[in-house]
Amino acid sequence: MDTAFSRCSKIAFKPNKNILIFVGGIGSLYVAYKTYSYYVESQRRKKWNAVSKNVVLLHQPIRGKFTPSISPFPLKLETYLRLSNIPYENDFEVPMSPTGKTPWITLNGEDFYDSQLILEMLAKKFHKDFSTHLSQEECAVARALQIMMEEHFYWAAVLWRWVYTGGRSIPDIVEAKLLLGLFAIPMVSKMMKRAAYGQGMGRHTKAEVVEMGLKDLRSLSSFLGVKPYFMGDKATEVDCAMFGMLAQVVWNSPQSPFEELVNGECINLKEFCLRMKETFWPDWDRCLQRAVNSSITVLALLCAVSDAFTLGMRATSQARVTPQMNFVDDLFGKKSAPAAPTPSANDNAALNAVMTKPMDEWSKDDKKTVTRIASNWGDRGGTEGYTFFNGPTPKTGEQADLQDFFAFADVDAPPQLAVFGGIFGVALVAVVATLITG
Ligand SMILES: N[C@@H](CCC(=O)N[C@@H](CS)C(=O)NCC(=O)O)C(=O)O
Repeated sequence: MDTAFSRCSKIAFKPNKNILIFVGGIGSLYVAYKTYSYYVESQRRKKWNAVSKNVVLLHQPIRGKFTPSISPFPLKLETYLRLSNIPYENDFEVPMSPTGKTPWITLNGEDFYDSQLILEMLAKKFHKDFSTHLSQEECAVARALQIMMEEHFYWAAVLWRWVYTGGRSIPDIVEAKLLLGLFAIPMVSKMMKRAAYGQGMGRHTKAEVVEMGLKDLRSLSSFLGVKPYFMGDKATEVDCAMFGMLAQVVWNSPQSPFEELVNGECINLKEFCLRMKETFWPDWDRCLQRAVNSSITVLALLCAVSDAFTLGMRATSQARVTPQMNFVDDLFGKKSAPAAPTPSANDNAALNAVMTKPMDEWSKDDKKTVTRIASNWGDRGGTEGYTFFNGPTPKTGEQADLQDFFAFADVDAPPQLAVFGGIFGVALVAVVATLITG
């Protein structure tokens, strides 16, 4: 019996050659991409390991427009490195640690995560403890204040930056990459909303969150009073943490209630930031230099190369005038174009007769003669109505023999076109991914 199943089983699987080439191309590209990524990673690691002994390599996001970092924790750690005079270098290429947080460091080939754990490890290793003069009680107060800012106020600031204002301040405070605005900001915004909800602060109303944030700042301001630093006349570790966080309020929270507070009632917090900036960041302005965004250049280059190849392959050898096209010829072989016919003696005479006349006196037939004999597209047999693509103008709107637009199998596309199209597609995805992930 001829069941639906048996009918289906009779349909032979006819692999489409172009699709196979395309899939093969993509597969090879994936393997190539993975190998390349592995190579890049190992080269990076080599570079990081080549940093001199006992020099910290600080991995952090690119510089901000108004602060060396728009994240409190990298700014805290870099400020500590300056306070303690521990030699360091920056890496802005891989800001996120395998734990998904920034900052992190590589020291003597070993990776360390979490600004506070790093700071404590460095303090021990380099004997740079700036709190030895403090009593246990003072240390406890310093820790409590720091936790208030890093674990409580931080979330109010996160909600303001990423949720209540939807990350709109980001392009103002950091040189955003091409697609950051399109994809990353809404994405990060959602992530932060979820994180704040998980932490708990995000479950409150905006008014409640703002009030909690303002209370933290007021408490901090009261504690600081007229002292130059939080624990007295000398800057200590806690000042680095406070600076990292408060710098975000002072310079990176435009039109927020927090910014308003430190510009008025809690001005001592802003003065503290200016003091820290002057003391530990004499090169502040130089550190605000923006990272050059090379991604656009890479994308443009890929487009140009892909265009040159795909168009070059389609062109006849006569049209190949540029070096890239010659290169294409070398790679794929020349396409032979029909040899131009040698004009007969009659044609030469007819052409000469027309050419001796001024051009504005040429008749329609004269023009046809010149086109027929002297142009490089040959005789069209007097057919009228040629279109730009060198085919006759359709006489009616209905073209029964016109192939389906999606009849991919029938398209005269050389396999190379599919491969280069694939390369371009993958490259485009890679560039977009790079732009998004930074
Ligand atoms: N406790 C960590 C906190 C680091 C942290 O939260 N960094 C933020 C940027 S300021 C981050 O990487 N966030 C990314 C995320 O949470 O996915 C530290 O002190 O290093």
